[in-house]
Amino acid sequence: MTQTVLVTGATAGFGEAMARRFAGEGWRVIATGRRAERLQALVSELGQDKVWAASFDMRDAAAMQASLEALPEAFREIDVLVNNAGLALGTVPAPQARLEDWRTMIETNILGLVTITHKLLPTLMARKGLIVNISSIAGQYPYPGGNVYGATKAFVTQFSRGLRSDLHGSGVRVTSIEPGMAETEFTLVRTGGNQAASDTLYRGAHPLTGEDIAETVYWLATLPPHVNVNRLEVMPVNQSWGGFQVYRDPAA
Ligand code: NDP
Ligand code: 8X3
Repeated sequence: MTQTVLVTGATAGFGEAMARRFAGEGWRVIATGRRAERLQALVSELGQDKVWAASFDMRDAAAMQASLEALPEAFREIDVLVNNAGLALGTVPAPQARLEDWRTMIETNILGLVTITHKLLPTLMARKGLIVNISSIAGQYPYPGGNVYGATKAFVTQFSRGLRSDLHGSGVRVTSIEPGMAETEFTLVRTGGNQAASDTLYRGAHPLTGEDIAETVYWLATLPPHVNVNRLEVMPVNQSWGGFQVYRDPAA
């Protein structure tokens, strides 16, 4: 039987790669994001029987609701929800950060994610489905300038565990993936469109790719139904830990 996956944030990066991966395996894909033209390009590329474009802003609960209600019959029975849409804004320490950026990250990475999850829980429970939440190593390991972004991802990881507890006995599986450095549009967005900064960050690092994470999510979705991966931390080989920073008082 054909299965259906809803991928939030399918206009770029991980989500776009997931749409291709799942559709390539014969799944029906509901692809979401704000950039409708990119979603339409996916429909044209992969076929309208495979991909449904659902364009809305994760921060707009009414638009999200309307879009879900407008799903055609063939795309209504969702087996897998991939909560992937998200962003980081800024790399500066808290005192210099823009409050507006903090609010945008919280509204997208937390509020948007819990809203769509809540709306789709009845369907996912009826289907004994799978929820994959894209968290980050930033939710586990703090770094300067990670402040609210890292905190939103810590929420995603802990919310995933909480869902597991609450959905005990329902047959619904929940996984939190915590990727490390991956070359997508992530840094372009984070730096306000600084392509040079993005290129510099990734140059020579052999970062993860969207396809790497798409492969991981597809693997999760095709595991036997009695297997639940709770948390999965995935990093490029060239990334690891560098120790703590220590401030030394110049007057001492
Ligand atoms: P991209 O910037 O390439 O993709 C982000 C996606 O999220 C886009 O499709 C974008 O769509 C969507 N999105 C962002 N804001 C909104 C919004 N308000 N409403 C609807 N959709 C939105 O980044 P990645 O693919 O790298 O990021 C995907 C996820 O992975 C994010 O949650 C990110 O935090 C996480 N992550 C990324 C890592 C990395 O190093 N790249 C590492 C660890 C985690 P659109 O702009 O069209 O709305
Ligand atoms: C993205 C990974 O380390 O750039 O979530 O914050 S990191």
